[in-house]
Amino acid sequence: MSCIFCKIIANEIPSERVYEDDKVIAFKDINPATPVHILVIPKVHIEGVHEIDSENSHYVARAFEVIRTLAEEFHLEKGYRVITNVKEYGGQSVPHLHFHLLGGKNLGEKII
Ligand code: DGP
Repeated sequence: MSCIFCKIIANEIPSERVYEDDKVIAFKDINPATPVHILVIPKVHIEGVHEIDSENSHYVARAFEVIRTLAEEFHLEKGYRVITNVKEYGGQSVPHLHFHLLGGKNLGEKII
């Protein structure tokens, strides 16, 4: 298994976990871009948004349920951003689907 995030799921690489259930885990980003920067990932290896289908989309639904819960837990009631980068042109560096939950300050800069 060469995927870094699969190794984190398997506890072969340590991480600062903030949530885990049967479908997803969430842990703090090693290089936080904002005061709160959490990655929410499926426990199965889906490479990115380009591999989401009707068979695995229940993992994505759970990820967003967890994002909503974590936003409350980390006091992001003023707002936050969820980002997923896709493939090379989208700036994805780890090819295992992950959602960045970013918050804890006013995220002024926007692409769109
Ligand atoms: P992306 O560039 O969208 O593929 O985001 C990958 C993120 O993963 C990046 O913000 C840094 C984070 N990351 C990479 N390796 C590790 C790791 O071993 N542990 C943790 N906690 N985060 C990692």
